[in-house]
Amino acid sequence: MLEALRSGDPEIAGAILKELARQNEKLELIASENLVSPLVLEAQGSILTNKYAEGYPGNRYHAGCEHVDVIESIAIDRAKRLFGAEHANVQPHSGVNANLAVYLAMLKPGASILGMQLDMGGHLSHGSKANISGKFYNCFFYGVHPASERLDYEAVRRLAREHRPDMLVAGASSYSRIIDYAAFREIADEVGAYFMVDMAHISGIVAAGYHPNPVEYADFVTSTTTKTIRGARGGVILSKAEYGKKIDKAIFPGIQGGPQLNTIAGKAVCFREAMTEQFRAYISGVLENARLLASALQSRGYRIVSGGTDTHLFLVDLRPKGVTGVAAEQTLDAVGITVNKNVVPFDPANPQVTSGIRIGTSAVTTRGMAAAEMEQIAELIDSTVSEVGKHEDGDYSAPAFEPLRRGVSELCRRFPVYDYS
Ligand code: DSN
Repeated sequence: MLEALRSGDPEIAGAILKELARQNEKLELIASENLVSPLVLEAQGSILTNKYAEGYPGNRYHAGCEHVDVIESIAIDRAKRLFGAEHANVQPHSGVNANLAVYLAMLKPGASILGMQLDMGGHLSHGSKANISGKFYNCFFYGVHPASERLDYEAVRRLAREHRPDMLVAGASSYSRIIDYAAFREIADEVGAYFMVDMAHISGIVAAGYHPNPVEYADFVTSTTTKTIRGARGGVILSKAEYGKKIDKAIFPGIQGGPQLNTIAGKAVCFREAMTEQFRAYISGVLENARLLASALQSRGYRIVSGGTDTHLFLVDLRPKGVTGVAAEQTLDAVGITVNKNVVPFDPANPQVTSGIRIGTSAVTTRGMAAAEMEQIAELIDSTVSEVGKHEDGDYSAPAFEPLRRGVSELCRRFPVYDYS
């Protein structure tokens, strides 16, 4: 691997190889990450990176696009077939760009958006003041019910009636339950709003048929292509045919220049993979692993937000253990378990500290881990979290950490990721 780079640019090759070792030797539980297939890697790392192709297949601003036109057309066709969409744009460089393009296509600056609040599980690009969406549009937010910690559809309806948004946005970064798109659609129709779903986290689950398909309900569906769908790093927009031209114009020339054809090839490959029975079995494993891991932690005294999960992820409220999210994240990282600190709904702690961590099972399931390993991971997490506060901050050299590091490392060695040679 990396033969040319090792001698030609050892600084960069060295860092890539260290990252490769990290991915092999650590347990990746960040819910938005996954490990792509060698086919996706090869397509995304290909010579397609050399080609400029502003515009769309058959209508480009550069010559010599006959082959990349084939690739982009295949990617579009596969995205449409996979999700049953009338129109697909596969050019967004990211999920945020996909969302911004929908807003740009359909809304005037100052228009209003009703989306899920960031600290309840939403995403920056659904109207946060820190994001361009919150600066250009007038944004309002809904959250989860304080008792059930599930989406409060009656509150969404109340807020929609009060604020009459131009766009209603559903979708989340840290919400573990099935989303009722029919309820959202009904609310959008009642107030005359467009309805957009950002399915970034769950698009693989939707593709495999284990979550309702938002394409059947929404005017626009956006996604990254990196998470449960396990593809190249980028985004996609699906829409009704009537909005296709506006969406395409919003991506190019609206917010992007030349498309990344190498990435688009990687997206095409992952869409094909996601149509297979193997992928369906993989997603079934992801969901089962998430349920098992959440319940194994629950039985060790952790509080799981909303009591469980229907997806690849769940939030762990660490307050019953007297530990903060940041302390757990750092200590787990020190033994080779990678998670991210995360606010829980109505969290009194600030976002740099948090009361929780978010855990996802997409990457460990790709490695082949199953029920027995989920039990082992729960035990490793619990033993590590129980060390928080017993040692000087940042000192992970205590003997107590040694068996934990060894446990992680032995587990990872049994489920190798990519070839080192
Ligand atoms: N929101 C980030 C995450 O879920 O990790 C990326 O979209």
